[in-house]
Amino acid sequence: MKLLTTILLLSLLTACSDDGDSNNSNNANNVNNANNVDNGNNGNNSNNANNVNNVNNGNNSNNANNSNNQNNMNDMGADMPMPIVEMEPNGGSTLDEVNDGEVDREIQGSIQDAGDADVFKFTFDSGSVYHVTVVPSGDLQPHVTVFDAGRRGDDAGEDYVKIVRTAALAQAEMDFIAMGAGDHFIAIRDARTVDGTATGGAGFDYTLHVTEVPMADRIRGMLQDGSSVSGNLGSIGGLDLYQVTGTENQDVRITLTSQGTMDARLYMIAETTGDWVMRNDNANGADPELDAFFPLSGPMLVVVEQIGEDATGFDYTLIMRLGQ
Ligand SMILES: [Ca+2]
Ligand SMILES: [Ca+2]
Repeated sequence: MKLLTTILLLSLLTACSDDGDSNNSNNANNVNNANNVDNGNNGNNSNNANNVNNVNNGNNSNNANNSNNQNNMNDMGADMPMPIVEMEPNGGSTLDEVNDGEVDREIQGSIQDAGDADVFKFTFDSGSVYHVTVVPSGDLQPHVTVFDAGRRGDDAGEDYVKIVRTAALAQAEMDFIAMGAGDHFIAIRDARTVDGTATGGAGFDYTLHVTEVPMADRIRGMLQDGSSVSGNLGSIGGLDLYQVTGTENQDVRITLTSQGTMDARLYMIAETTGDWVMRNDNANGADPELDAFFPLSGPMLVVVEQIGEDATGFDYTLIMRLGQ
């Protein structure tokens, strides 16, 4: 348990801080073999189950508080749930040192010490889109990381990572789509800490709010053989979706060409499983290309994101070709 969580923060501080997902950086194409998910992971699955139980046990006292909050809310007759107030330690240095977060419930936290990291654990619906908002106060420069809590026996952050950062007092916003099995973490630090200067202190407060986004709000169109579409992510943490109909074993190539300085990344998600089946980050310079075959038939979503922390300019062109 200790090992996993040590790696958890290490992965935050190293691999995640550069390009957002080191796994994707160099692989020409990364195909998720559904068979691998099912086979040979029984032992790991039981470990995961234990880890989940440990985390839940560690947070029983929080749950008790939550129910008290719920009662208070009812007493007050309020429509909004009471905010969650972070409880240190929650830096993720052990699996128990995280706080539970909830969609549609504000979290109030503070980077109260230089170098403080706050880690919150969420359960999201696989295949659903969420919007993360961090509103800072004081001199806080929010650095926000969303990452998986560990899948297929891998450590947390090995499968999915997305990062946004802002200048002092600027609100940080991010869309992401939950995919695959298991929970997700959201970690908040000061951006200068990530850059190597431990930063924090009195007044470095923030609120974290996660809401679900209707899928239709992010779907920009449908791709077919020969499609060429232009889009704009809109912001550093934006997310665009395109619908594709997959035919098992058919070759598909989807090429993204970005303008500006964004570092685009592509995923393809099978709607029937809520998990990714293809992904790529840097096939052509910083531009991604999916070049693989559909591992199954059915409706798919192509996910366009960008992971450059200082990116400006979010225009792109997307071209899809189906194989013969
Ligand atoms: Ca804190
Ligand atoms: Ca890229």
